[in-house]
Amino acid sequence: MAIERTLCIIKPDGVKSGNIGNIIAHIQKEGFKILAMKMARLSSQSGGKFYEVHKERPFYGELVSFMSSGACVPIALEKENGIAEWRRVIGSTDPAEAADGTIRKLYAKSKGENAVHGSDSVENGQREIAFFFTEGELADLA
Ligand code: 3AN
Repeated sequence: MAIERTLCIIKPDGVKSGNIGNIIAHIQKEGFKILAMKMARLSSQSGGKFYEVHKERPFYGELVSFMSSGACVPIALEKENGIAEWRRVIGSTDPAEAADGTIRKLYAKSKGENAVHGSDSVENGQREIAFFFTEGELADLA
C-alpha cells in the first residue's frame, strides 16, 4: 500500500474542550508521522474557501461559522494508506454512530462539532495540506 498524506484539523470544539493533547496522543499511538502542525484561526472567508466543496449543502453556513469561531490546529499527517487509516481513527461523522475508541466517539458532541477533520481522498489531502502549509514548511522537518 502507498504512503499517503492527510490533513487533520483539531476543530474549535476540540481545542476548547482541552483535547489537543489527547488527540495528538491518538495520532502518535497509531503511528502517523507528523509533517507539520500549527495553531490557526480561520476567518469566515478562509473557512468558506476551505469548505467550498460543501457549498451546496444545507449545513455550509453553520459549518463555516463554527470553523471560524475559535482557534484550530491543522496537522499534516503521513502514513501507509493514510487517508483510510486516519478516517478509521477519527470514526464516523456523527459521534453517535462512531465506533468505540475513535476520536469522535471520545471527544465530539455532534455532526457539526465533531472534534476533528480528515481528508477524504489523496487529491483532497494534497489540496487541504497546501491550504495551511507551504512546501517549505512540509519539507523542513522531513
Ligand atoms: P467528514 O468530516 O466525516 O468527512 P463530511 O465530509 O460529510 O464528513 O462533512 C464535512 C463536515 O461538515 C463534517 N466534518 C461536519 O463538521 C460537517 N457536517 C456534516 N454533516 C453535517 C450536518 N448534518 N450538520 C452539521 N454539520 C455537518
